[in-house]
Amino acid sequence: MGSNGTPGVDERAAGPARATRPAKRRLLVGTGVVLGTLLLTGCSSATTEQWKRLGLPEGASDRTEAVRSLWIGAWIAALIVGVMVWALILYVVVRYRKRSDEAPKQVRYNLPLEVLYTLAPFAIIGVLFFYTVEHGNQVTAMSSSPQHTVNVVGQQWQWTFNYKDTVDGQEGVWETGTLDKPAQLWLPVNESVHFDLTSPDVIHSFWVPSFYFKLDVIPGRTNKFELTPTKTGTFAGKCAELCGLYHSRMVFTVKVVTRAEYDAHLRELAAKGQTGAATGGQDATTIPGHGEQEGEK
Ligand SMILES: [Cu+2]
Repeated sequence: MGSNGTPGVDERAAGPARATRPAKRRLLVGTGVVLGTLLLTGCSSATTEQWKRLGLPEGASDRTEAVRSLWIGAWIAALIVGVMVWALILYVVVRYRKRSDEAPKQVRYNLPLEVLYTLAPFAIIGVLFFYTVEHGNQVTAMSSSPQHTVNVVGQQWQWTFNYKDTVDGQEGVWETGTLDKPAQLWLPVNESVHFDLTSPDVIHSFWVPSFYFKLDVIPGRTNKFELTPTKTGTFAGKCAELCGLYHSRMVFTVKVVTRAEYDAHLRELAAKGQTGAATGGQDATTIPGHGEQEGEK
């Protein structure tokens, strides 16, 4: 509008553009404030803390630090590589932008560059591999004399926990879950526990997110690990391997309690007559409570 056929820069700057720029800025600031408010008010302090751990839940065992530092370290390494790549991309976009219609000089080989982009990925993989192995070893390390041993049985579609402690002179007590009443795993705080994982039917996976730990439960072999719970409380656990129709209901809770409460709980199980071991398979009749589903599996 109002152009006299000579669209000069001066004319345009004096025209409508000058009027709309502050309006645009106000709109941007307004949107930013609204989004920021929504984002901040939508986050509880627990969520904010979880953001600081880059998504990890609060760790509740002595093995979580190894996983946490590997997780954070991998993100930092990825960010460093990312920033370098973004910087190089920006650099070439600006430095070698199109200046004329003439095609640029074509280059076929650049040996130093080719050596660099062959070696750099190996260096990155090497560093990540080293730390993964080292932290993995810390997580899977086992002591020769754990204070407690639990045989975890994953069966379609719940869990049985066999405590190998001696209770009132009895060797071992157990508890099991049903589809309607998921199992509970009681553990004493600050005492080391050795786990044996076994399955009488298909592959399951024992996963307690707060322990940053997951291990497959495989029929015909015993997978082992050890950890020491470091925080009292109730934590969620689940099966992390699609194991059949009711896989989604293969959940359990971990109750980390004081030693006195742990002992009292084991005595309670013994008083109910749940002594010995319930391991499934030929022993499956000792795992009660699967009701109608038991016949269908
Ligand atoms: Cu399962």
